[in-house]
Amino acid sequence: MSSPNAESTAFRSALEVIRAVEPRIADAIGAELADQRESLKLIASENYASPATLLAMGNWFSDKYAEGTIGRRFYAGCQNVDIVEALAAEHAKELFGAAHAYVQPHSGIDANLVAFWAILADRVESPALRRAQVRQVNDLTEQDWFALRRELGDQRMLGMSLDSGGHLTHGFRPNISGKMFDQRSYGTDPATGLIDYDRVAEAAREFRPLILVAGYSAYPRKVNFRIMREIADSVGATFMVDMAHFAGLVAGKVFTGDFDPVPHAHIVTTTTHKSLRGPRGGMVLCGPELADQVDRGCPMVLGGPLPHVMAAKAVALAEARRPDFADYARRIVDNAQALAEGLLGRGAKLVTGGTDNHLVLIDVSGYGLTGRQAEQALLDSGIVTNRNAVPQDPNGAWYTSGIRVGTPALTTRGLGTAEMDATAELIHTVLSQTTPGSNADGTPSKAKYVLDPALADKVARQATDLL
Ligand code: DSN
Repeated sequence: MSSPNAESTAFRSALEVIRAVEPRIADAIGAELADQRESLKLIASENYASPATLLAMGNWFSDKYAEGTIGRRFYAGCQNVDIVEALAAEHAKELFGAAHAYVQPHSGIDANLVAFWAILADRVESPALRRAQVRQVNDLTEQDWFALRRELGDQRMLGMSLDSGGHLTHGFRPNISGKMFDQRSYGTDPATGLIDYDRVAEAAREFRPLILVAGYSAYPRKVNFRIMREIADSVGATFMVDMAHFAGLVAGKVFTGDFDPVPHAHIVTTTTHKSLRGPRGGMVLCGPELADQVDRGCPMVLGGPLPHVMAAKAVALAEARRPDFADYARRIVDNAQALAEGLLGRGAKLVTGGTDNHLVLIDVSGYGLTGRQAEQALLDSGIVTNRNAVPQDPNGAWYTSGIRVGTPALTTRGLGTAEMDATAELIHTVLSQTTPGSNADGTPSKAKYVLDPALADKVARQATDLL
């Protein structure tokens, strides 16, 4: 392992090189480092990648075109990219026990798009889709597109509803998946906040989806993927899991057996930068039957691969294969549970009453606030979170009634359960001292809030002291 001094010298040197060309960018990078180091980073989807992972991205691979995949490129001279892509895929397969890994997707949305097109190509007979796969999508004529639409029809997707914690790429309107698929959602039990598998099975029987999607960005519990696979099989659906949020918990063997998606799903997608602690990017895992279609991701739906990011994925995946990553993953969950207990003990209302993963969803209506007001008040106090809808949220997806907090980043910083209790105290102090504000005409505002700036400053100092 490199020494902290070597790492600091490498980053300082890089900043000086950048400063000589555009000092404002060097300043912005420095300011971002300070922001991330001095506040409590509790956004459940963020983390701190290692210096080795970050450094693997700043190099000459950024200059190389490599459309296609290993050994089947549209460009010459890809021998080094082939090494990088093969190594990243090998680490991913070993880490997750997957038969096949495709490490090119640039993001989680891209990984899901690759998976959707692979499933469509596998399941739906479409000569137009075959044509699209052997030519650049940009070369398709308008007639090809009409044929594609006609042949693919309105295929059906069943996924978790957004306000229950599902993700917008699982068939919702703001994302292309909402246009590609006729979508229906399963929610959670209003009394417990938990997935009701009988209701999912009922929805699947009624709707007969081509794809059943499991995975979430704001559900604080484990999902039983064995049961979900049985439901998918009972209606002939392809079972897809988007494990972006909890990939680190799968890699670290916290989620095993029925809760490990890889042995149960036909196809698994993920990002690499959340609990997995890699570079910003995505990845697809699948069995041999979908591998060929998945490997057509670029140029079917992806732009040219980012070989420098694939290099960083290989480094991060190698790190996740070390024994200490399992300890890290365990501590993420211990910390989330300590944070949940600390909040509950101080009277906060939590969706599902707790957590068994890396995130906690606070229903801030218990403090008389919207999510937007709570998010900003916490930010003023050096606590970075994001607002999030709660099930059947009366404030909708913009203002919301929830605050989502997660522990992967603070666990990377070395904080433990005692600091999580102290963090719960800071969050509770801010939320209980914040009151809703009014608009200029005196009507209640869902965005404005009142918080004593001296209290916010005091909490921000206490937050920094925890780090
Ligand atoms: N934006 C990610 C999150 O915050 O959960 C999911 O895409």
